[in-house]
Amino acid sequence: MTDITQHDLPADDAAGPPVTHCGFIAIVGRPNVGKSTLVNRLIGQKVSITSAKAQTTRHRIHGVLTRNARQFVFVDTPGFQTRHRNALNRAMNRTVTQALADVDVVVFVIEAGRLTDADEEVLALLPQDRPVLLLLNKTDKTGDRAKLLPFVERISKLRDFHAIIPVSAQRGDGLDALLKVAGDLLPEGPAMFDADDFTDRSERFLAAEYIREKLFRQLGDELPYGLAVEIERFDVDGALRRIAAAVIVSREAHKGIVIGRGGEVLKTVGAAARTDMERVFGSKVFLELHVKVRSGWADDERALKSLGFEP
Ligand SMILES: Nc1nc2c(ncn2[C@@H]2O[C@H](COP(=O)(O)OP(=O)(O)O)[C@@H](O)[C@H]2O)c(=O)[nH]1
Ligand SMILES: [Mg+2]
Repeated sequence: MTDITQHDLPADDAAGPPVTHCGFIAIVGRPNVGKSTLVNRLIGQKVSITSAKAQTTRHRIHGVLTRNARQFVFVDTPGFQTRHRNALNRAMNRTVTQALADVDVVVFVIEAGRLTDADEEVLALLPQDRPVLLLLNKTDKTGDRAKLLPFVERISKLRDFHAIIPVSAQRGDGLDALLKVAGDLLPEGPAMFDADDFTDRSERFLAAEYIREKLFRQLGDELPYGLAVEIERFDVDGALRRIAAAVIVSREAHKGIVIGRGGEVLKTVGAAARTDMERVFGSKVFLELHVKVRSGWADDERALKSLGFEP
């Protein structure tokens, strides 16, 4: 799997012209269409973790891009869950609905050439009074653009989309077109973030997310969905960050899966997460990981709150 850490779009221009237009752009869609990959690619930093599994994104995350007097605040959201109805999924769905309530532009992402029932359920939730850009992602898999035309024809009847833009978030194709169209829809106003900020999330939050991403990628089909990561210590010690984190699982039986034979899984996860942290934080990181059982946390509103889910 390619990691989105470099990109070919111009970087944030801290020394650029003063921001005249600034606004929120929500990225919505069913799980796995590539929303988080898109935000990372636009920002050029890993603000949001990605994997081929549902539930990878659990929170609303802002990714900020400042370019040509415009500040784009992309709002990455969890994929709208239509199946499992525990408290965690309800919390994730609330996050999506709240994110939609006060954005200037909605980017609705689907896979090019493929429209599922789950896509249509998300489409039905989108506000009528906001411009919606339809993004056809993963065009690197569909080949010839001409083949997409009948699909575009059909899908353009579903709603009055402000624009339909084919992209590949993974390759970076079509993103300049997206920025052009979205940039023209941003309201006038001053910047909300410093030009060199790329997210509203703390290093502490990012650290926990990078660990969770590696677990999601490493654990394959035996992944216990009820796992979470809690940062227990985050100390900046000169040019070193000392971080201790607990992987929370909901059942004793899951502990062994996360640790792996001879500690192998946890070791691999820790090493990969540390590499991401060092790149994004620009410092050395010392990371300690252990596993903790907290039964039933994913269906416990109080436990969710302590893990940073919004009420
Ligand atoms: N081939 C291809 N895969 C992509 C593209 N964008 C995302 N993916 C993959 O799709 C999966 C889901 O991506 P993610 O960004 O986590 O989706 P999200 O659930 O919508 O946030 C990951 O395995 C990504 O690598 C793309 O443009 N092309
Ligand atoms: Mg995501």
